[in-house]
Amino acid sequence: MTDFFNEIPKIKYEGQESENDFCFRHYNPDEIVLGKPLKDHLRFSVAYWHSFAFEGGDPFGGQTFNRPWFGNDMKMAKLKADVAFEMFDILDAPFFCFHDADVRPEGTNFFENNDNLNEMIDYIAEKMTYSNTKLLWGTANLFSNRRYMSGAATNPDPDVFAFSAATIKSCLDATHRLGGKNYVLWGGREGYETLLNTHMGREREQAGRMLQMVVDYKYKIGFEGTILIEPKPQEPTKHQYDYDVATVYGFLKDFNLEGEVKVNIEQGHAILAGHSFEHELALARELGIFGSIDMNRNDYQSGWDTDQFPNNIPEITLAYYEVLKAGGFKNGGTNFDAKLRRQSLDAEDLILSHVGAMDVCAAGLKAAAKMLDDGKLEAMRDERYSGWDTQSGKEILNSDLETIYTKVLNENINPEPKSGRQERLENLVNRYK
Ligand code: XLS
Ligand code: NI
Ligand code: NI
Repeated sequence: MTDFFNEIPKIKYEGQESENDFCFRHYNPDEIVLGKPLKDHLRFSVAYWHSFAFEGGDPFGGQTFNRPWFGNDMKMAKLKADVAFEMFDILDAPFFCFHDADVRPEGTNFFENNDNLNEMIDYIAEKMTYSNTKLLWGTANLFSNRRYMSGAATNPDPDVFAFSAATIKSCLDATHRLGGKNYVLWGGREGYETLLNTHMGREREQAGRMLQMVVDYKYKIGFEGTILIEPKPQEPTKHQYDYDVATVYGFLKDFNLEGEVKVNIEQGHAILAGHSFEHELALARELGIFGSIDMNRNDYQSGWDTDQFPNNIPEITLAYYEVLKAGGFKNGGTNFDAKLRRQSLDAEDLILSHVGAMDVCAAGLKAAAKMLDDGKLEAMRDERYSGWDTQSGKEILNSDLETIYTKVLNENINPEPKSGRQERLENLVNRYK
């Protein structure tokens, strides 16, 4: 045991009346909702990078956190893993997620990176044998090191493509070895800073090839998890090719991968793309590519991907409503891709941020489950489209312009507008808690 979380107890469910800060008020992991325990609905995951690698920097200043494991050597990486698993235990977190660069010291070349990663994966695998926490997803950090400044798969230099491909192979192997449920690709540098130096068509082809190689390799090693793309419109690059769910779907179609790859949708990225979270989730569900979520919000004033823990129950309710409508998570889960504010220096801040987020998500999911269960919202939505279920509606859809023309003339079809009942629906949604 390290002494980092000294005296912080294991977090238990105590209910809404409790005065204890170190307990869950809404998240009772074993509570049955729509036939299954809350913990299996929500599948919470801690993000290794934000909780253990983030130093507290912002664009105007560097490190504010002093963690005993900060440093670039194996001893520190192991201490970091020890503390990480202690936190997973305090929260009884079902899952975690990591990038290679979060868990291993940075080497000076591919060989060293690979060696460091393998040693750390051995260490983590050993810890997982006596931990309840499983791996939701692994991924490669193909954006921090300066070699990726002009992209990874989409780099103008084929050597960077090769370095990236080799790194993805190591990370897929690591994810597979740890029993990961998914493998994520987030293309932070897969885009451009200026079109003036960019051959967009070529870069898209390169990204498509890389993704095909990833899918081929997944089958080669028998990885049964899901390959996920995480859309984001921009930041760090001015424009990213995986802009939003609709764009990713077009890309997958183009490279014949729509049956192979799904999406990991992040709330903050949805907002950056000019959508709501529930829009992105609903579209992914309709297109059959819904996979997993990164549950972290932006600051609504700053316009940045500020990666804050969620704290808005009504927003989260609408998001989980879509998740439930999609049939819930299969391999996916709720990953808190969220970091502390840079003034939140203490060990307890790390715990309480997650406690609050887990509670808010549990409350949102329970409200969403009630909304789905009593069916009032869906009934009103269906009623709005009920004309399409009539004989005449079906005929119209399967007809052609000339036949419809004759029908409109003969039957004197003269549509009467009907209320969309938006305010009534908004009132209805606000009733669920
Ligand atoms: C950054 C992304 C990143 C991915 C994993 O904005 O959200 O954290 O989730 O690489
Ligand atoms: Ni993310
Ligand atoms: Ni993000």
